[in-house]
Amino acid sequence: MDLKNKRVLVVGLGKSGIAAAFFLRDLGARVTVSDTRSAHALAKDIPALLDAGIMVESGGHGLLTFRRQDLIVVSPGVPLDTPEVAQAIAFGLPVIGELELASRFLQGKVVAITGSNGKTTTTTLIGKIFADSGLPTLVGGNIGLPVVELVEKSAELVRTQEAGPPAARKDDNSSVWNILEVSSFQLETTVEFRPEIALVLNITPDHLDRHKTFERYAAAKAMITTQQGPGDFLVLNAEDVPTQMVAAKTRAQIFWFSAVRRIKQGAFVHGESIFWLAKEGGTPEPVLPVAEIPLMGSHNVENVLAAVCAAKLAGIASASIRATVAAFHAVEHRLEPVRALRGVTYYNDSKATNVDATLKALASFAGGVHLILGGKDKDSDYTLLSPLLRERAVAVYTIGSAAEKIERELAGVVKMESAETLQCAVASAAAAAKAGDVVLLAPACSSFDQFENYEHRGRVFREHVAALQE
Ligand code: UMA
Repeated sequence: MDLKNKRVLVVGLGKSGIAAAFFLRDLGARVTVSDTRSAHALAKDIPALLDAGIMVESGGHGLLTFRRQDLIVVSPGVPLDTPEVAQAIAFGLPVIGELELASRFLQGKVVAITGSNGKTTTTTLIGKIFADSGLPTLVGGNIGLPVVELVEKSAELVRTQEAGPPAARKDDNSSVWNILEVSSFQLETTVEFRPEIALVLNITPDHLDRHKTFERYAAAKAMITTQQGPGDFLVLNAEDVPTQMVAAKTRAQIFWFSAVRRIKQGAFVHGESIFWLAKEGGTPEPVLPVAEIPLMGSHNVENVLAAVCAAKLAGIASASIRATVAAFHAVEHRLEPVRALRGVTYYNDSKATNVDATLKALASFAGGVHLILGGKDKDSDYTLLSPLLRERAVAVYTIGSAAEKIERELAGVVKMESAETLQCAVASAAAAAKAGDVVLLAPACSSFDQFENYEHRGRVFREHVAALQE
């Protein structure tokens, strides 16, 4: 892809857009960036962009700006039905995302992980397993590091590999691995993206405000395998029906994982242990006892099973996988234990940004849960929480713009308090909780109504919990 002197427009000036703009400039492209936010809101980024010779359009997208381009690179958070983007597509202009752009330049092999929940934990765990086994490994994508930022590092790693002693070299670039968390937003704008190993952990309703229907959301996720061929691997959750449907859309070799039964080919739990079965009819190889997984919740057993598949497909020894899993700790903002105070334990699961993630968090506790719910709604159905709330929760504290809808949909299910802010929710839950109870932030919503992002929300939760008096 030669972009020298090509006119390229980057839409959206968040993490992705800024990284893409500088990357394109370094490739010799004539770059313009466009963002709906005002120049004032973008003030900290504009000077560096202008200094680099990148043109900036702020305060809205101009139709003409979109017309005069050879390529348009959209940020993941920019919907494709944004009028200016839709019109560019209608005019036949190539529109891709940052993941697609980066993947055309990335060196080495790719493991791509998608799913509605568990992506970040699984991506982090796979990254650690690969790195601990001695493979040169990079981790990025939706996890928070734009993939274009891995391009130069991947090239460097490949050069280092090639300069090493022949005995240490694998075939071509095969020993450099890029472990990428990929979202439906990123996959939707891919064209040639072809991971050597693709994983779909689960598909449950999320982002319906953007994708409109569950079918369209699932179809975007399935794009992870569109370009895969018979030499590639697709890892799927055997217990998740929408994920199973992805099997019909692939030309790759399929491996399954299951926490409840033996499967034909892949990773599964039998008795007390996780086994790997490399091929149908083969002998399962024990990898690790389930009891050695230090993460809470049965969903994390599935995440480990998925990671075992990726690692075994890359040829990593079971002993090495076992050692890394046993030493792995909860990722920040994912069922992260924050504090124990007067017998009450506080958990930060700010990353539970959809209903299914909140169900998984609730299911991780036997009972006594004071749950903080709310934020920005994504056309979610909160009634799905009712059975588990009745079983495990003492009370719900609502916050943010989705509060009214949540209170309406869950009326009569469990004691409910309208807390409005996270600070009030923490104070009310702390006042009501008795020894042995749990205060859990697992809000089932995105954070953008009251916070910059879910990390910010998680940090604020931790601060309020830390401020509670002994
Ligand atoms: N904008 C426009 N026009 C629009 C919409 C937005 O100009 O029509 C502008 C906004 O004003 C803002 C910028 O676009 O300035 C924001 O772009 P963005 O939302 O793509 O945010 P980034 O900072 O680039 O972060 C993105 C991902 N964000 C989303 O998918 C919403 C990050 O995932 C990712 O970590 C980052 O790229 C690096 O790859 C976050 C996320 O919430 C964690 N992901 C969703 C999830 O996990 O559920 C998919």
